[in-house]
Amino acid sequence: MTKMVNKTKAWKKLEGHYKHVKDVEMKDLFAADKERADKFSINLEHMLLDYSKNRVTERTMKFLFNLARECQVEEKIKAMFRGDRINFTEKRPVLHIALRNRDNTPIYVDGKDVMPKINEVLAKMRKFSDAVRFGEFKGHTGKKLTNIVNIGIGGSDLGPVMACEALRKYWAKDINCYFISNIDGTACAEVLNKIDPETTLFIVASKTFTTIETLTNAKTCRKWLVDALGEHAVAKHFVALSTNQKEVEKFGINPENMFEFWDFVGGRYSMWSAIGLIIAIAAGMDNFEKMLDGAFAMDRHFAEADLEHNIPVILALLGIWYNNFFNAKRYAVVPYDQYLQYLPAYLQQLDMESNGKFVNTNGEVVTYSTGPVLFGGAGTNVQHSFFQLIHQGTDMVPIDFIIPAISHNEIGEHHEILVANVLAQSEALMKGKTVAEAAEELAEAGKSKDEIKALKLYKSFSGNRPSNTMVFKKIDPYTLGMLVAMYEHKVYVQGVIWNINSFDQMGVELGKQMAKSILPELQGNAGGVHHDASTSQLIATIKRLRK
Ligand code: G6Q
Repeated sequence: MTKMVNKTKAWKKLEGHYKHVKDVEMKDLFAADKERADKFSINLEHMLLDYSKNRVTERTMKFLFNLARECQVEEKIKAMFRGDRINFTEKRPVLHIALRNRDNTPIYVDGKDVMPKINEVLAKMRKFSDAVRFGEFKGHTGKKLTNIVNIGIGGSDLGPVMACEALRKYWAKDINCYFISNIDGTACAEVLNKIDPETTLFIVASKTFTTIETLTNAKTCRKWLVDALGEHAVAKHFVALSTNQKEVEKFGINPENMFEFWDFVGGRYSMWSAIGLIIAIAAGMDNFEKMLDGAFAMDRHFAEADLEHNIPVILALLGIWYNNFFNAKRYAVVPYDQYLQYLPAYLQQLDMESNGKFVNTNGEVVTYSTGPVLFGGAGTNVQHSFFQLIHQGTDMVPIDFIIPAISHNEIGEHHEILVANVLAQSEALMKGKTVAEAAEELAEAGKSKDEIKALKLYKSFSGNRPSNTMVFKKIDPYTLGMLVAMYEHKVYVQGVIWNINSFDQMGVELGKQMAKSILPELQGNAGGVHHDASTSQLIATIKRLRK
């Protein structure tokens, strides 16, 4: 039985150490050590992770690496790459790394190498995406398919949405991508209003092919197409991405138009599989494969670098340091790149669905905090929304800043101003502004003594607020692959240390089941289900308002 992590030797050491360093100011650490930025930075190819603006000393990092070792992080990394069934509640291996295993070293599941199948699907994706892009696979009436609609939700939506947006600059000129995920009819209606059935390809993306939102949306889209072009058109306008051929056929999609993936790929880890088909159609299969190459580079780094130089491990440990010792239960990811605007939403699922767990691998309720709340948005927009709280709120919110050195759209001074802002934010968060400095500034601005007295505290900043900064050369497919794989592995390492299963998602089930029992009541066929008084009142009100 694995010990609760908060009972380990390394954790106890960290608790003692925390008391000594909790009030240490980062600006003093910088002043005392000219090498600090260099010591707390890692380069990987064109990427730089600067984690020097964190509330850590070399001793802190040493104790954190000891924690990782005591929790067998190195062994658990090997277990993932070996194909062990680390998703133990569902008895599945976790092999998104196999999807981008670009040197094709065999990875075995039940004694069988999974690589040939993976390569087969990649080849099928190449053939199909090329055929759509070059107008060889045409619609029922002979027109080129230029509107590509991905119908999927959760892991079958967020990755494709995020990656398509990130790679928008690489899209074929005449292709447009749309996404329908929500069961709200508005999601369907708003997309269907914009497109023409003759030029539309629907991709039904569902691992299980049983998800009510996706199947309902797919049925609505199918009807819309059949009403316009007839039943025979379906073969030319619908493809499926799934592990469940039986359900795909039942839905009326020819298995030839199905792109397969497997149970060893978790939904939120699936954009590297057939689930990424829309990315391949929009940006081209060469770019899709470059994204896999970038992820593979991060995988090799994660598997091979020692813990002290391992980017995902370092990010994971810093997260634990804040969450479990500084009691910081939130953290933010802020990419300073418009094309990465959906990255925080994507990471929100990756992190919170993976590590929002309260039972450990021994089947016990944990006695420490696990996954934090992740939020974020694109800079500089968020500077004008939630950054007030990050700078002057009562709680610490660690941040990851992401910035490319080169923009895809170098227009005038835009990019310089953008870069200046991200650097200013991390510096300001770290340094802060003392009350005396605030007073001095007010005096320089010509304020009266009374005004200075009244305002100086409001204008001060405590500082000492931590952040990581990741610099990339440019957000291209390769970089995107590296970036996403980095976060996947970070989340895994945290799950290992918290001793939870990062790869199931039982927490999303309860609400789904209950919705099923409420539906007949809304439709007027009360099923005799006993609800609490609030739920009964809400059902009655909605029914009354619909009359
Ligand atoms: C992700 C989850 C979840 C899943 C959706 C869609 O890890 O498993 O978000 O992706 O519920 O499921 P289907 O792909 O089976 O429709």
